[in-house]
Amino acid sequence: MKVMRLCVMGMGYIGLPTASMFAAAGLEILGVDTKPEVVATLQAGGLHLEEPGLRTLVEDAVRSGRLQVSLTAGPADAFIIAVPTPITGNHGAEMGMVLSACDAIAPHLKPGNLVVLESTSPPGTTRDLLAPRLEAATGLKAGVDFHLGHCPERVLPGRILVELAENHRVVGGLTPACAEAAESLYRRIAQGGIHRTDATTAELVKLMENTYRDVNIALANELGLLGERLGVDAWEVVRLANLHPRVQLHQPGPGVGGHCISVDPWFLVEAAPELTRLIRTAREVNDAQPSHVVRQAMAMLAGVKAPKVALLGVAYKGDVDDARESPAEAVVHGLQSSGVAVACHDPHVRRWVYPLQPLDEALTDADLVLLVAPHQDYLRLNLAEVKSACRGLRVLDTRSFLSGAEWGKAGFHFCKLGQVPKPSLVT
Ligand code: SAJ
Repeated sequence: MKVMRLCVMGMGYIGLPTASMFAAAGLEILGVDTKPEVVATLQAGGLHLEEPGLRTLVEDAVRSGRLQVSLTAGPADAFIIAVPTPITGNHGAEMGMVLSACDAIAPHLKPGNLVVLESTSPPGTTRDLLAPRLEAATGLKAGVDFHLGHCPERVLPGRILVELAENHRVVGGLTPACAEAAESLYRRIAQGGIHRTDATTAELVKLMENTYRDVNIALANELGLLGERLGVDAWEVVRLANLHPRVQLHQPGPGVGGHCISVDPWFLVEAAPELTRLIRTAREVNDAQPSHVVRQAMAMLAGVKAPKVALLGVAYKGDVDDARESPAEAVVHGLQSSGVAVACHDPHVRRWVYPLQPLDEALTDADLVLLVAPHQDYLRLNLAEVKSACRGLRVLDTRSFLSGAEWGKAGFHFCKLGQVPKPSLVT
């Protein structure tokens, strides 16, 4: 099928770059978002999120007139749903936004159209939730009157534009003809391979990719704990073990954040709790990391009266502006509950649940510098200035990111997660 007009539901980290790439490929795009401020920003030629290369791409798309942004959906040849699928407090999938997007598309759906779900979703969503919902609203039959499929987004924040173009794409159709239709759409922007399968397989592919990573990160976090117990540097173990041709240990850290890896494994646990013991345990191990960071920080602050921590980097990982599900939140909460004053800084995140401060203010009178998100900016700190701002000279690096040698030379007591904590000689 030849798609000329495409409607993309959700102008977030995936929807906006996807819409802009299709616009650059010559399609007419209607980008839809339910947040008036997002729509207003984009209509005014602005951008509400940070991602390398995105500004130019969006500006070009808007200027060319091929990307129009609106609060409401409209007629199109194809519809892409790229809205969030978070988890509820009970670790269940929250599908409300996907269903609302479906309902918004339904009045415009015509025979021959294509609907693609990109949002990461529990297995069976496309077939058992979307198809009946769209059929009931339109009287059309999915897989007969219109095409329906799942094409999971699999791009890495920070590398979204490159990976959108280059990654392999899995297109899962309700029927083989649906998969073919979806393939012909993605062919317009994808340079990598496009692999056709059924919709539920595509859903499981995406969930297992992120679960694979979560389980491996949990393994690395257990290694970190073992390293601390045994007096061994876990990072050195990772480096040396990874010289083996069939081993790829992940990195210990303060916990797993983001809206993907810390969420998606729960969709599998919810689908079959009795079959997913390892997946659940990995989630629990990773969710326990922020408390461990708090314990380490408290050990370094032992004896300090009314301690203050300067927490650097609240984003869920380095060099992104996204702080969703960031482990930093639980770290701040844990430290504050232990009576520690916490001042947070992040060069990329604009707004967060806790107040953010300029770097010099965050560091003023701090007793411990705690690195949580490994932003490149923190490699360029002037250590003499940091030293004169701080009250106590302690650093806890949860990512093995900073140079222990440099910070040590500057007079700081430097400690890494996954390394046996040495008692602080600095007061
Ligand atoms: N992390 C560790 N140790 C590691 C690797 C990561 O602690 O060894 C932490 C990170 O700091 C971060 C979290 O895990 O808090 C997740 O970061 P990530 O870079 O591994 O992944 P995301 O969430 O940014 O993106 C993932 C990607 N999935 C895979 O790599 C399998 C991406 O391709 C997906 O598109 C994305 O999830 C998504 O949207 O599902």
